[in-house]
Amino acid sequence: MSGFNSIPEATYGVLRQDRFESELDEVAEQVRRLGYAILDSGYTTIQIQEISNEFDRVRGAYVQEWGEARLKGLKEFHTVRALLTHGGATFLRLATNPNLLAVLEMLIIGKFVLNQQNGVINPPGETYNQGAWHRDLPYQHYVSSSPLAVNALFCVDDFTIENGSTFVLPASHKAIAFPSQKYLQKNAVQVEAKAGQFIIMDCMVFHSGGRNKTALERRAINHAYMIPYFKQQIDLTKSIGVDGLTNEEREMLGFNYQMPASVGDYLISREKKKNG
Ligand SMILES: O=C(O)CCC(=O)C(=O)O
Repeated sequence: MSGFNSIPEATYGVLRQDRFESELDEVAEQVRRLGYAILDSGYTTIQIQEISNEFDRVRGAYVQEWGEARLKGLKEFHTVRALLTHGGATFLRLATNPNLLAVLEMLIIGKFVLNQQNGVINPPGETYNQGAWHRDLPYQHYVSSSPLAVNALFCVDDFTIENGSTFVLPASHKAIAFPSQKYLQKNAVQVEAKAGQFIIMDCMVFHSGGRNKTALERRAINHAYMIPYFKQQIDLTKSIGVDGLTNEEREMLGFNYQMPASVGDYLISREKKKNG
């Protein structure tokens, strides 16, 4: 006879155990262990709609600026680079979502900087540049005891099996190499999420967009936050006015971590730090 068999709670020989006090701790624990978790942004339906509208507005202007043929030729048509540099405060607010920052602070030891914020479009019935297995620190093969980089994929639309929600290979941030196809086929999972949620991933976990079998695009906004030793994908400090930013926003956008151009500049930066 088969029936429900609950997971035992008793242990023996366990000297250390993770504990969590909030849902955010739970998210962080799962990212540490499996490499991914779902996080609620806490946005209302109206706020999610605003992000969706702004996504479409910025994307339209972006394609007009850089040209459809050129973007297609570069396999860049399904990406909108550096969303927060295209005016308006919507995407800066998203990149500084309080729930997200709280989880990042639990995951990344010390300071972190927004390395990139890109709109990602999974088109119906077509391949796209994120529809292949990769790490968000691509070409890297190492294991780290705590994340050096974390990404947060904000779901502008619901992520469903049908529209090609993201596949993740659990715990692959803990292994150096990409696994065999057989292992991949047995162990990959497809993560469903609602519009307004983030899929948080250790940047070293292997993941891939799925095939979108619906008639509608599936839109997302990917953020990668990294310790300040990594250079940004696009220098955000050159495209955003510093005025009006809070100190925390400046730091998060990388204004405090710019590379000194000379020994003289380096010494000036040390003096600035010392004095203030
Ligand atoms: O579109 C997706 O589901 C995955 C996006 C992705 O892999 C990325 O932006 O790095």
